[in-house]
Amino acid sequence: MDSPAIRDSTVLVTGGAGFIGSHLVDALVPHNEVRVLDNFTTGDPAHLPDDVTVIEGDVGDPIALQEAARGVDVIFHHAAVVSVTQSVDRPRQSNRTNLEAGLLVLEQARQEDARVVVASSAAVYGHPEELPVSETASTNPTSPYGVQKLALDEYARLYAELYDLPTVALRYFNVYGPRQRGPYSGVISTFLEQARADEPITIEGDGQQSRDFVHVSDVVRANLRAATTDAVGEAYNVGTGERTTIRDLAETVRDATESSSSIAHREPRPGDIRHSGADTAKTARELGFEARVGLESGIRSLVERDAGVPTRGDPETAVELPGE
Ligand code: UD2
Repeated sequence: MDSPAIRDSTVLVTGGAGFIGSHLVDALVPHNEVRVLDNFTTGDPAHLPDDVTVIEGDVGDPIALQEAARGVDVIFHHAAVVSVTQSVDRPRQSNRTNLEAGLLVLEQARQEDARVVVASSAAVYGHPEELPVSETASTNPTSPYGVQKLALDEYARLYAELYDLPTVALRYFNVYGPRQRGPYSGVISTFLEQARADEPITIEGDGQQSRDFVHVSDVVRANLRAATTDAVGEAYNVGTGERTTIRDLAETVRDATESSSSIAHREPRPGDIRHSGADTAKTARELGFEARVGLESGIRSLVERDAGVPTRGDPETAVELPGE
């Protein structure tokens, strides 16, 4: 089931200075020629290693994209407006980046005869009808962001079918890890910040809602599989298969940080999804990928990293190329 590692290839990572993109770049750089297309609105140039070619520009700009994609073998498409809230406030603006630019990437890949790995999302499912949610479950997105990701995910499948373009869509569940920052960065980074400052950890609602938290190093490994798999034209869930309640998460974070924070409840988030968890069977069977980092060790490594303690088997550096 092991697919060979991606090596000696020219690859483009759109959104390569962002949270997930920059970790992927780190894993690709030792064995490939890596280009990054990023407009640095949320991405950080400091995350990029020296050995990459940086094209500063918008993924929706055909000229910049054409330059960045010239001669590439694989495009990892991670550029996106990742905020669900922002997509609700300004659906057309996020559509331009999340869907129109994504379509431009697929078209450019056709020109270059390049493989495309698309960053899709569990948001395509909306409120799941059953748990864990499998790739064949019905898709009922509850936000423009989810609609945009679903359309791109479908386009990826269609491009494989219509034009024989090798595409893979990866449906990420709740991704966490180093470099995740900012107002839309996710509950784990928010809780960690609160705990470190000994401020109350704020649970929205009763805390019994649950999520499937997947470490960014596992997401990178899923991308590396997608780069070489023969099982193209498909969408795959990328999660751990384990669900954790937000209450348990708050306690895990508090314990790991040895914080004296209280746990406070506030109003539930409007439209919040109650439970989300990946059925990982198809991804394991067809992509040969299973997550390795459990939530507790993932959080511990984040805490130790922050305290400057070198950790053995640190999940961030534990990304191994498949086949090695
Ligand atoms: C995730 C993705 C989003 C989209 C969506 C699809 C992240 C960061 N976002 O949104 O892009 O794919 O899934 O369903 O992965 N919470 C608190 N206190 C806080 C912050 C959050 O209780 O201070 C709760 C929040 O109400 C929710 C849960 O934690 O129930 C997770 O929130 P999130 O923003 O990390 O991620 P989610 O699942 O809304």
